[in-house]
Amino acid sequence: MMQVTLDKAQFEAALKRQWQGFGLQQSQDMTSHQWWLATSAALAEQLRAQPLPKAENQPQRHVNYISMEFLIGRLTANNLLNLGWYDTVNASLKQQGVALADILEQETDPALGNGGLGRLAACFLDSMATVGQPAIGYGLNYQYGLFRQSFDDGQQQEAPDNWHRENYPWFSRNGSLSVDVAFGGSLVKNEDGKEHWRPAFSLRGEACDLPVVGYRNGVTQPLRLWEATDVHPFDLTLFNDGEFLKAEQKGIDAAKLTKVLYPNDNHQAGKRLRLMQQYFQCACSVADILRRHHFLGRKIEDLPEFEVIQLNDTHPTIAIPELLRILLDEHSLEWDAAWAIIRRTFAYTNHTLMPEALECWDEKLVKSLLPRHFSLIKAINARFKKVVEKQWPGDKAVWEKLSVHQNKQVRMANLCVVSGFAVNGVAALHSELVVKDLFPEYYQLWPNKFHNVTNGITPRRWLKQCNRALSTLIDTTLKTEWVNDLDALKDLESQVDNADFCQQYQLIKRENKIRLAEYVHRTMGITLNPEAIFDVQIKRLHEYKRQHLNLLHILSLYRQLRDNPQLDIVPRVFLFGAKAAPGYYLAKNIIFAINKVAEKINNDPQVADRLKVVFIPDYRVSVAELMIPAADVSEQISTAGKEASGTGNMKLALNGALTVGTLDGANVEIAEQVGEENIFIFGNTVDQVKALLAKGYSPLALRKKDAHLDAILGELEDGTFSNGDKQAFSLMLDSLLGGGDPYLVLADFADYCAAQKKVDALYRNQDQWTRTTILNTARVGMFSADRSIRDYQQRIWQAKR
Ligand code: 26Q
Repeated sequence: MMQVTLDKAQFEAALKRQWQGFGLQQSQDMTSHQWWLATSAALAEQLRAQPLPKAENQPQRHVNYISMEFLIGRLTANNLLNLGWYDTVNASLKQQGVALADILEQETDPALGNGGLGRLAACFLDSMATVGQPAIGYGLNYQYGLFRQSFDDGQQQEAPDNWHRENYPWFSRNGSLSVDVAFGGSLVKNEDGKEHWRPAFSLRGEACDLPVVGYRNGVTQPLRLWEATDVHPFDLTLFNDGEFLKAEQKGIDAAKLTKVLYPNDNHQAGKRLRLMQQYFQCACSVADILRRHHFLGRKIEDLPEFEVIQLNDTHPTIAIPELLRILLDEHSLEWDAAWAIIRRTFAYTNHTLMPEALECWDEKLVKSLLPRHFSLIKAINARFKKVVEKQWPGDKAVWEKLSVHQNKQVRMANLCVVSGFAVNGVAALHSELVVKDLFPEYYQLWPNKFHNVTNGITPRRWLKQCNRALSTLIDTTLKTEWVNDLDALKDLESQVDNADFCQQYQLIKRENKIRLAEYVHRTMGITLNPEAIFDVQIKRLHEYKRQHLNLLHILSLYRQLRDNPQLDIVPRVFLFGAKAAPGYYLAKNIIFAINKVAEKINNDPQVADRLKVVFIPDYRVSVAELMIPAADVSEQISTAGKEASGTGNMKLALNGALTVGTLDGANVEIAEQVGEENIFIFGNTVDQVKALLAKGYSPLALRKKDAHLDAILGELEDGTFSNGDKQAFSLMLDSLLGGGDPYLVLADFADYCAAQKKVDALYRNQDQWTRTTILNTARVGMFSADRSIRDYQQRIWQAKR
């Protein structure tokens, strides 16, 4: 596919229409923010004017990627890069005295996701457009994305994230795609004895499209985000009675539905509004898929030949009974015909094994909101019971485990496995555990349903865009287009013997560290030493991710420094970025502890410049783009078996950070790729974790045996870091000690410190360190999301069924 070119004169004319639209006399009267708005809107207009290939004409199955979250990050810079329009726009703005790089900073991140799962969806859209996989992303257009975070005396504060979706220049709103979604009401029997749903009310979904631009291949595909607008039809009786405001009131309530993203990560909320969001999204998306299918003149029976619906975790599971309902009730298909379609259409990606994150819905809630869907779920379950009965006659325990509807709950993961043709985990280890620990009986029933597709990241945003200096060095070294063929980075391996290359690579890392240090100084007033090791842990705050293990190591170093002021350690800056779900008090307590420790260490003259602890507030995609290229060390220290994959681990390794990690998630595959001599692996393995917990593990006994650990914990208990407040960190400490330390923080502490000592030793040998980081960049090409998408194509979407 050809790359599309931007006509500079046309762009400038479009730009002019924008500032004229602002009511200005000349471009120079625009504020920086208006420059961003005008430039983006002009580009969006030019993009829409491009002749684009019709994705529908392609032979492959079309992918419908349904996700409650798309954490897309800033779009303008990314679209400029993928379109290849950056230089033209840069030159044009320069002539007008404006720096493009500066105005790109004006964009507020669209934060329509929590973390890994949402960012993965965004990376996959980029890769599908780039490798030419026809696809559409379906999600919700939240008015408020993930909350903004600030710290008040070290405590997390949350504020609403109004990103002004109504003025976001990349949206195209297409009124003709609106969908009405019904809720509530009851089931009535028709004269033919069939069940019929009579809903109580309906809401209208409006389609807001964002362009997903492939990398220089002329492909643009939509990310279609649904926004709830008004109740439809309007309450005409109220309207006619002249009670206009009351009639309007319902419209205002409807808009609540897509007001806010639920800020939970790896935890289910069980709230009515959340289920309404899920159904609203699924009903709009399924209606849109069928609209396109019919528009192309295709028969309903052929749906699975042309369309696949990929469910990003269980959040959009309700799409399954929704499609079944339409096939039965609106197309009047018989059950077997309808079920044959369902069974070949849906594929489900699992992102967690943790029981508290597996979605279950209260049957009362499902029944009151979606009576027909509830009835269909029971019908699916009744038929599935026969399958189980055949395989395990009379085995009640197995049935209770596999049932979709049990203990007055609807289990979404079970519904996905029973109804779909494919289930995949997101890293090799995780997929193995899905089959062995989570769904062993399902695996016995349908071994061919289960797959692994290891996650990936888009190298466009996560190297080319966020680390331009390194990308340019790679360009000039390899002289090939590597960004859509990331395995080509392998050829960098030989450069470890090229002193000039090594020096440039080192220099770039240093400049990226200075750039981050400037940001930290500007926003937090803390001065960082770029000679220090930049040690980075960026991810949601969760016990299993063990930010508190990192904290214990910091406390260990601090204590050693005070015991022995002459101690020779390489100076280190510990950088954190993390949001805690607002109701997750233990996670918030860990943030507080890190901030309090930071305050003390950063102001201790004895430590001088040797230790710094910085918790950067409001971690988000644009901050990640700044931190990742500046990292020397990547902290991937989850309890083995808990992190399904991780994707920050891939981004950091690609940008030349060395991983300190457990054998968890994709760390296992990163270690395989880079070689165990180029990564710092520590800690209990999955099997050891299981064995420890089974035989009964005692953190208190461990503490007793280790005087150093005891002293560190003692300082957290005695108010040293909290102005004498002995209870300040009790949520965290109670979990670690009396609470039995379920994530084995203390059990892995000693080995973690040993791994960190090796980091310190290697960093002293700068030549060896640089060689190792180059080998990391060179060897992680397989973590391109382009490879993940090809795996999905081969194993799931295009596989013979
Ligand atoms: C569920 C119900 C109600 C409200 C919210 C939620 C909810 C929201 C988000 C549950 C889970 C999430 C997000 C999960 C997530 O991000 N998982 C991560 O997915 C990544 C991509 O596969 C993996 O790399 C990470 O290991 C995994 O933790």
